[in-house]
Amino acid sequence: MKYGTLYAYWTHEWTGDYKHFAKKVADIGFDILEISAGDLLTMSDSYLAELKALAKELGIIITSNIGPAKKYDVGSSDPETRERGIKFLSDIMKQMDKLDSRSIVGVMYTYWPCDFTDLDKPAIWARGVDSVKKLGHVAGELGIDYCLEVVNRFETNILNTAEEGVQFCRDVDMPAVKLLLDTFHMNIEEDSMGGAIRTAGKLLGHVHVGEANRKLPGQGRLPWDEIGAALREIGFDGNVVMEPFVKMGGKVGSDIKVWRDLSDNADEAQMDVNIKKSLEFLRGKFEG
Ligand SMILES: [Mn+2]
Repeated sequence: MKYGTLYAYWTHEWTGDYKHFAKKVADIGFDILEISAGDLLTMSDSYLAELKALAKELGIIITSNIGPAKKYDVGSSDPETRERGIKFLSDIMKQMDKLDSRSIVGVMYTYWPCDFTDLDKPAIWARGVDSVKKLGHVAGELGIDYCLEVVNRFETNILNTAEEGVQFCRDVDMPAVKLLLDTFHMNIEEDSMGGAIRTAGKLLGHVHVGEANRKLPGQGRLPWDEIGAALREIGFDGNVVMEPFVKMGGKVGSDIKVWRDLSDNADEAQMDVNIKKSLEFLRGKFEG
């Protein structure tokens, strides 16, 4: 398994200086930097080439995370919105190819965060499957894994459990289309953490890790031994990426609903120490 983190551990907005974060995560000992996929659309070819070269030099890979806005909802009842969403996500994948980023991860079967104005789940599901088939074709051609994130009931009405995710993937039936399970969401929705991972099995393409309150792995009460054992049992050899959110403020704080400091008022140096310790903890639990 490879281990990484989302850069937004250190930021208040959904954007950042990815060269800075590439160096930072490599220094800490990570194998992966996860960035905001939407930012790829504003990156020049020369910047993409520089970031690609830097990642290679540092020995890390870059994965691309997206929660498409409502105007890009590929499950929308409005055909123009669906087309816009398919183009948006296809354009992102073309930029990812230039960066040599081979995993797009997130709620790319609908939009995020959901406002729950359309509750016709079967219709959204069917339109989402149809759109994701098209996107899975683009991903397959580019050698990109298109990993659909299963999230909790407060963030979508479509895929809340591993079982639903597996059904959606089977409906799409494209090799590039896989699942993303996130321990934070699983803790809310799944009867069994290990069971959900075994349900996903070979369809599992990416894992997000964080405690029940989105603190760093090892700072809370999630069953990391059980999670690690299940990942080894299914032979998971993919990307495990932390999504720690511990600071208030900005769009990150409001989208994630961080209303108190969860870092014990850590400064940046202390946050770096904390995440390094969490990485060591996670490797110990997951590598068995
Ligand atoms: Mn996640």
